[in-house]
Amino acid sequence: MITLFRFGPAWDKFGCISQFVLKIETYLRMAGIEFETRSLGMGFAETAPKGKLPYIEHDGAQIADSSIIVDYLKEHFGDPLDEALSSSERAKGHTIKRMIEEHIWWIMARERWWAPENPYWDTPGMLKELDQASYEEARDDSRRKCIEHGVGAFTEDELDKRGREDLDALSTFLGEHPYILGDQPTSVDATTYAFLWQIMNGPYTSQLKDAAQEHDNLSAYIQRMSKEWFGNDPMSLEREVS
Ligand SMILES: N[C@@H](CCC(=O)N[C@@H](CS)C(=O)NCC(=O)O)C(=O)O
Repeated sequence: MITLFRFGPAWDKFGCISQFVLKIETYLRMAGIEFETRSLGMGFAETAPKGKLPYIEHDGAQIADSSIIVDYLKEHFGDPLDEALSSSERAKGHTIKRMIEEHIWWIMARERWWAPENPYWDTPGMLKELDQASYEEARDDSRRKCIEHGVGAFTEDELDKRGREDLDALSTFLGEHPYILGDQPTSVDATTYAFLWQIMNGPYTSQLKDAAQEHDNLSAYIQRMSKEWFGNDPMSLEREVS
């Protein structure tokens, strides 16, 4: 059995606020691999091998980082999603995944840490447990990382433009296809779904959400994937073990 370590349910409908945790959960569901979840809240740093979530346990081994986890799962459970891909489809999937995970993630971080609703302070089992000074310290540290990355220095208009460019590209890639690379679901859909679902359902002011909702094919994609793989136990509450 695979155990997926996550922060835990928060906000409305979120099994976990981490896009990367949702990516692994989506991959496991799509690949038909049984799993259980364990929610660590703010205690994650004590056990997470790379200091971040997600990580998994399987057969006594701990594997961290969502892309390393996917490689591990392919090696141990077969590769039903990507085995038929051509090298050019693999390259396209890789490029899309990197754009989402290494650029859209930062825009989301910037939006979440700057949002007037302070969504991170409203995460039960996590930052909600902090006193105000500790919360502000965590927020300022994260904002500093955003500024060092560069995304924290953009104006709202510049940020909006960069987010829209990425979402326009995703919408164009998807076109009228059911999945990002065409008619069959592949592992890049795990990343795309996880990030787009969280963008569209985030309980805070978000230019990314506004931009994503302007693309009917992206909304239909999220609905299609949700129906296909998240109809049952959508927040994985029944899979949770203590
Ligand atoms: N490259 C990692 C990124 C994971 C990551 O950034 N996780 C965030 C949550 S979305 C995290 O654990 N942040 C906690 C921290 O940095 O203290 C992966 O693909 O798993």
